[in-house]
Amino acid sequence: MTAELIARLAAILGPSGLVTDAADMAAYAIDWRRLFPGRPLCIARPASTAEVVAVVKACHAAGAAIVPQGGNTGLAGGAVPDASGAQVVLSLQRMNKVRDVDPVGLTIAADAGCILKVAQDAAADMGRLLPISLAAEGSATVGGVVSTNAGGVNVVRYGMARALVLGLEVVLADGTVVDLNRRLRKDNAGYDLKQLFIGTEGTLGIVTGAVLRLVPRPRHTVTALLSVPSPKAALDLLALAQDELGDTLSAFELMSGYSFDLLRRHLDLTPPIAAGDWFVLLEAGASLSGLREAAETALAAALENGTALDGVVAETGAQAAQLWALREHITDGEAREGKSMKHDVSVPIADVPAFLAAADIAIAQGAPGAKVNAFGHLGDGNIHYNVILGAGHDGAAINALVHDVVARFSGSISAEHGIGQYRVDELVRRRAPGEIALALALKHALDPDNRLNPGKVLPAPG
Ligand code: 2HG
Ligand code: ZN
Repeated sequence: MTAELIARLAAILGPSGLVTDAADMAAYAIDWRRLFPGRPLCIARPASTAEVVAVVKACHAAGAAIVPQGGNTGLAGGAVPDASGAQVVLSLQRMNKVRDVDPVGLTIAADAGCILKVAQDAAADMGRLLPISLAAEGSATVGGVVSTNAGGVNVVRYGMARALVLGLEVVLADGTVVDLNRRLRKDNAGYDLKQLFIGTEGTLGIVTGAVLRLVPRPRHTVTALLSVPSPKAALDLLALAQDELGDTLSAFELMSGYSFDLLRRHLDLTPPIAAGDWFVLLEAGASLSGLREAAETALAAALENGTALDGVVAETGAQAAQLWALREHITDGEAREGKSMKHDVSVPIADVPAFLAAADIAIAQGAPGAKVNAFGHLGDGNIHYNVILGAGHDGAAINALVHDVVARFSGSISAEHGIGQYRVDELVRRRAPGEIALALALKHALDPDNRLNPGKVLPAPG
């Protein structure tokens, strides 16, 4: 049966579309942090939606499971196969085109495998902004961003990926193409079916194309890095930024002194301001003039009243990029420090300082000696509360400690990275049985044989 399936896929995809050699499959078999190693049967690399359909039908007939994969930049092991050697990885990488950009209708249509940065650049060429920005944007794909409902640094202003999806093209478990690829701003005709495929990590269907919403590109941007004495001061600064910059505020990131310690020790990156215990990187954008003056007045007030200890406003685009490089390299610095347990949590924004204090106490008591790398998107309440493991630390117990604190604040155990395979057990533990049962009912309706990304997001059915 296996040899038959491989022969069938080879006939559909041709030599450049099917990878079966173990060495060539290696990059698709494991996530970039190398925490979730798998062993695929083969890698199918279709070049069109019609080829995706043919692959899905062939796998359906052979009873083989499919693991959709985009840029493989995820942090929850959602896009890699299990160790059975029986799963087909379906890489969308060859479906990598921008289909079109409409600068007045403010839409971009792209294949699922189009690199996010390529889509951003296509929008920028037309003077428009695709407002999803994340450190992995040079490798992450449009389909991956949609199917994980990715967040990133601009959620505070533009929302998660879901808020930007106008249309989707999806291939279902039996190979049916569902064309929901409309580009309408208003469409209230029945169920909004595309929502089923956003954030469900390829467990209900395979996204092959998307239409995303664009916004006018702000003519003026202000980027500033500040050091602050505490998370509470950072929250006060957020309130000030909300008052003074209103909805021009497009990023408000919090980073711990320890995050900067990692940057300095592992990547030789240092901030251009005096260190504090915490740092804030903020950005605002507007097309009308006066933004920079408003930002400078607000920051001067923060320095004056002690909310901020030191700060710098980027003078040029290159300086702004340098400030962003600090923020974007924290994940890399953390990976170089050692094995860490990621906690991609959210709590109500105003509770972030109390959450951080409570979590620090829980770790100090329950996992003495473990180091906490806390940073993230304070503007939307999402903190990456990552714990670097030392000798003798138990990762699962640390997960439980942190998620218990999250529960005290009625927060979420995954704000933007998704569940993948990493958080399935914790999701089942933390969500009411009725909620899991409803998710399983949806899964059963769309994928009765559990062939689409099995083992991800949901517990095994039955
Ligand atoms: C970020 O905000 C990403 O930089 C990665 O979501 C977070 O490494 C992480 O935990
Ligand atoms: Zn993040």
